[in-house]
Amino acid sequence: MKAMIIGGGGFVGSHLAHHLVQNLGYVTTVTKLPHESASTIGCEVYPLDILDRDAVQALLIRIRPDVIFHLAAQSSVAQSWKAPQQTVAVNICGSLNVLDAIRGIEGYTPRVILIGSGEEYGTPTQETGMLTETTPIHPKNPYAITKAAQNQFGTLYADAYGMDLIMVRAFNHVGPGQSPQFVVSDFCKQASEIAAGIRSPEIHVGNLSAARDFTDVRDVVRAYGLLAQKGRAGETYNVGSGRAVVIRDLLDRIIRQSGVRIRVIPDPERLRPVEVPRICADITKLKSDTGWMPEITLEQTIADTLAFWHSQIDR
Ligand code: A2R
Ligand code: GDD
Repeated sequence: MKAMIIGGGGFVGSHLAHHLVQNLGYVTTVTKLPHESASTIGCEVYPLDILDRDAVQALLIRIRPDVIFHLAAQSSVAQSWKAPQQTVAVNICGSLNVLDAIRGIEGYTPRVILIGSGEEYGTPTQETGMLTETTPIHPKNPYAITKAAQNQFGTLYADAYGMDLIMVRAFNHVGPGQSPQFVVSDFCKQASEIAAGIRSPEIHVGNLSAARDFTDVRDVVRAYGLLAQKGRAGETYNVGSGRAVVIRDLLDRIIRQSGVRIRVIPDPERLRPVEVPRICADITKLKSDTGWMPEITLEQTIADTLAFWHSQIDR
């Protein structure tokens, strides 16, 4: 089986490449932006910007992967408020370039896994509790709007052109190697610097009242692999843990594991214009179609992320 990861230079890309090569034995090609240094042992790596449709098509003709994992994105909600145009360009126009490049190759129908977001749901108009794939969406930030559009284009193209597309709504995925733009990595980095004595014992935080559904990235890439094998074409799947954790609770767990006394400092710069109060996945469909279950606990993820930042500081 030949796999290609588009946008493999980021956080999920390195974990997914490792899983595909080491555990599934796929011959794997990874694309990344020219400035990125992806850790992708055992993969062929090519530079690729998805804003260049012809370049996407030329690489696909050359490699002809059986399965394509499309991860490339402007992936930060916070950044999407600052740069909505760039977020739209990459997440909508770039994704359309990928779909149209595939569609333009005669007789070529690879399986494509399009990675969207639990943020697409936004704030439900009624208290619905768990979010199933059929819950109406009300995206509440520029990033969420772009991922909802990607999902709708994917659903449309599967229907209109018979493409073999699977749409994922990934909820918060976390673990070692993630950018400190994101909350678990950010708090673990600050806590590790405090423990190492290179930062004053103060952790800067944004909104602690929201609740999010966190899954270890190593479980997430296992779900992507299973969806490539067993998912149903044209369908959308939630990938999450099925449990929501309040960010204050998350912070307390990180501080506890770091083993140092830390003062919490609210930072207005870290607040967002709109915050969805609670996002929690119903993962019944994923479990029943693939047999997937999350295996790594949040405590373990926090321990591994703290260890990652300790090792970065030691370097
Ligand atoms: O923005 P950068 O320099 O970190 O590069 C990101 C890359 N990317 C692109 N790749 C090709 N052409 C572009 N025009 C383009 N713009 C950005 O996509 C980064 O290397 C990669 C996305 O990886 P991360 O930002 O680390 O996201 P992560 O956590 O790996 O999430 C994977 C997927 C994304 O679609 C998220 O929106 C979704 O899962 O949650
Ligand atoms: N980043 C960050 N930094 N977030 C904070 C902070 C802080 O100091 N303090 C509180 N938060 C809160 C945010 O306001 C949000 O409610 C929650 O922590 C998670 O924020 P992020 O880790 O930045 O992730 P996100 O939920 O906005 O987006 C992530 O998850 C999506 C899936 O639900 C990203 O990985 C997206 O790419 C992904 O689609």
